[in-house]
Amino acid sequence: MTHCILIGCPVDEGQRRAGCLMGPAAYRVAGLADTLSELGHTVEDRGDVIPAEGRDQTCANPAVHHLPEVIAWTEALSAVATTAMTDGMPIFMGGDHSLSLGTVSGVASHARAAGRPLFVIWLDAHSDFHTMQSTTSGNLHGTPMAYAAGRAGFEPFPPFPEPVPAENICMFGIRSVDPAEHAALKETRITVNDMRVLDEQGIAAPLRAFLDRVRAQNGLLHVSLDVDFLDPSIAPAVGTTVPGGTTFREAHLVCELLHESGLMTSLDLVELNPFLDDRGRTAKLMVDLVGSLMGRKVFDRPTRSY
Ligand code: 6HN
Ligand code: MN
Ligand code: MN
Ligand code: MN
Repeated sequence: MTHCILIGCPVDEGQRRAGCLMGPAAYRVAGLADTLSELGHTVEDRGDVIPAEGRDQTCANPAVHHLPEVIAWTEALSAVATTAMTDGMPIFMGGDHSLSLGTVSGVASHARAAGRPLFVIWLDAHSDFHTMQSTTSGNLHGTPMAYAAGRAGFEPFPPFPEPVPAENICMFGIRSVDPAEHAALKETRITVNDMRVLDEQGIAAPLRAFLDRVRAQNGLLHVSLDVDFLDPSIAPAVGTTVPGGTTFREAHLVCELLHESGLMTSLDLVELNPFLDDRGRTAKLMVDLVGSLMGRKVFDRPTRSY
C-alpha cells in the first residue's frame, strides 16, 4: 500500500499548442484517484500548483519563449515535489514536459537530503536534451532531461540541486532526436533505448538491466511518462506525435515490470492535451497505465524479483 499524492501541474508554457493546462482536470475526470484507491492505495489530491508571477528573466536565444513563466513553474514545482517526497509517492499530473524541470529538481533535493542516489526513467519519443542555447523550437519542454543531467546552459534557472549521473538515466521509446541533442547525448553515458533497441530486444530485458542497477544502489526512481511514448494510433492527445511508438501491451508491460520491481518513488504524467483527445481515450489509457504501475494485473503469477 502506497500513499499516493496527486499534484496538478497545469503547465502550458513549455510549448506552443495550448491545452496541456487541462491535463490535471482530465486525469481527475478519467478516474485516477478511484483507480488508485481500488488497488488499495491511499490517495490525497493536493490540487493544482499555482506558480508565482514570472520575473523579468531573459536568455541569449531569441527562440526561447515564456522563460519567466517556466522558471516560476520550476521553482514552485520543485518546492512542492520536495515536500511531497517526504509524505508519500507524488504523481505529478501535467501539464507539458517542462514541468519536469521542477519535479525532478525537487525530487533530487529530497534524494540528496536522504543520502540516496536518484535514477530517472524517461519514457518518451523525444530525448528532451536541449539546453536553452541549443533549442531551435524555443519550446522549453524539450529541455528537462538536460537540466536534470546537469548540462551547462540553464542560466537564469536555479542551479540543479544535484545533477543525476548519466549512468542513472535510462530513456525508452526514443524516435525523435534533434541533431544538437544527438551530439550532446553521444558525449554522455546516458542509456538511450530507442525504438530500434526495443524492436530487436523487446522492452523487458533492457528495463530489467536498469532496474537491477537501481536496486543494487538502493536508489530512488523517478519515472517520467510522456504521452508520446505511446504510438499515436492509441494515444492521439498530444501535440508532438511521432509514428512508430510503443504498443498498448509494450507500455503496460513496462508499467507492470516497474510495479513488480517496487522501486518507483515518484511519477510524472506529461504532455496530455485533452483538447486533442478522442472522447477521453488517451486520458483513460494513461490512467490505466498508472493502474498497471500501481499493481493492477490480469493474473497473479508466482512472485519473482521482477
Ligand atoms: N517533449 N526536440 C523537439 C523540440 O522542440 O525541442 C521536440 C521536443 C518535444 C518535447 O517530448 O516533451
Ligand atoms: Mn502562451
Ligand atoms: Mn517529453
Ligand atoms: Mn515527447
